[in-house]
Amino acid sequence: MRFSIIVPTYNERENVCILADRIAQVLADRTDWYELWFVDDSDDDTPDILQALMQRDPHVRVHHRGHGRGLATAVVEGFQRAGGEFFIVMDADLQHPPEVLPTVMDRLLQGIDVVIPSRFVAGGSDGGLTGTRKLVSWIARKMGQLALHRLRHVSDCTSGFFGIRRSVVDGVPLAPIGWKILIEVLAKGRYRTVHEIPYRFIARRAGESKMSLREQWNYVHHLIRLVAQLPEDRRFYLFCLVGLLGVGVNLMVMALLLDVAHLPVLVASVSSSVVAMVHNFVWNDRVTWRGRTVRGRWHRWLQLPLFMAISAVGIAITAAAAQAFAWLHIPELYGQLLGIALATVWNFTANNRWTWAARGGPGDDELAPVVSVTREKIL
Ligand SMILES: Nc1nc2c(ncn2[C@@H]2O[C@H](COP(=O)(O)OP(=O)(O)OP(=O)(O)O)[C@@H](O)[C@H]2O)c(=O)[nH]1
Ligand SMILES: [Mg+2]
Repeated sequence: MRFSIIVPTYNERENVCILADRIAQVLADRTDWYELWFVDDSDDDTPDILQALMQRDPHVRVHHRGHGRGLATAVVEGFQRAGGEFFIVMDADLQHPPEVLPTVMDRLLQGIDVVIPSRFVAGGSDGGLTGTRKLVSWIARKMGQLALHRLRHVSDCTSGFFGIRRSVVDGVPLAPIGWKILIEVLAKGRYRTVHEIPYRFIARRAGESKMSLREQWNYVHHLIRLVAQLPEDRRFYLFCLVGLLGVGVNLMVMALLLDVAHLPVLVASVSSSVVAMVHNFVWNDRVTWRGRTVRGRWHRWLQLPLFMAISAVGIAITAAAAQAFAWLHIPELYGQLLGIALATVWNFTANNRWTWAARGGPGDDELAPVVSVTREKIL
């Protein structure tokens, strides 16, 4: 079996037969290629309908989970049961048009690891959603892209419609919470190439939406957990935390040097900044980049000077932003704030690349970087 199409279902009695029939039509010339797995948590009569469907359609397989609920864990159970070389995940409610399946299959066969039909590339549309849902979905995508760097270049990273080569998730400990299985796959999977195909999302025709406020909270919880689990993303937040701690140390030392040692302001200020820098260096070395094997022994000696030089550039970036705002007659404090944000990103990126450079180049102790995200050309 080449393709396993996995469909999570919860009370979709009106949709499952139509979906199976439309898939059969679309894949009429590839009928030996696929199996259609329904992983069902329904508490209405969907299981009976699925049993009947299985009798008449030889592609259909059903797993009814008597316990619990959860879209994403249902898909993970699908991955474990399905026999295909490739997995394609889609919703039961016909919002994901089966007509896109042949292109998804072709791209997977051409060697792409992850294929995502997207509403947000040229030629696609999310026409099936109301204004509020569009906004919520936009915020969710942006939050994901901000929190997890592997999602950054994927336009529809919260999609419920995607295809993967089996090896992307084989042996990967997936533990999603709630709804968005794709963020789990993108964050933890083993892949090098992602390809997006435009499609038109369609309004739900029958049955009820299972989207709820609780699912939105689950999404935030899921994102936080992924950040905590993934060294590449966790590092950035730890780095910011160390920076904040450093500000506290800086102010405390400054107060001591002024009030107890009675040093001149300039000497006290520079000294407390240097103490804060060393403090930050030690914490970053022990916590933020813990476990990373850096290049050779000589490199170890260069780390502190490198860290200080990078921080100095950061200070220059901040000053430049404040000065630019002053010239533009915008309050300098806003410029300073923007400068601090830019300098934080610079400091982190530069330290990650040079100060704590991994032995085989950046990121050798982590997941392989995504090599490319491509998009379908529309003729
Ligand atoms: N197995 C399983 N499937 C679920 C669960 N919750 C939702 N699903 C299925 O997941 C798919 C997506 O759910 P929808 O309610 O359509 O969610 P949505 O597409 O974000 O929301 P709408 O746009 O309002 O349809 C559908 O096929 C549901 O039947 C669940 O707890 N378990
Ligand atoms: Mg839906």
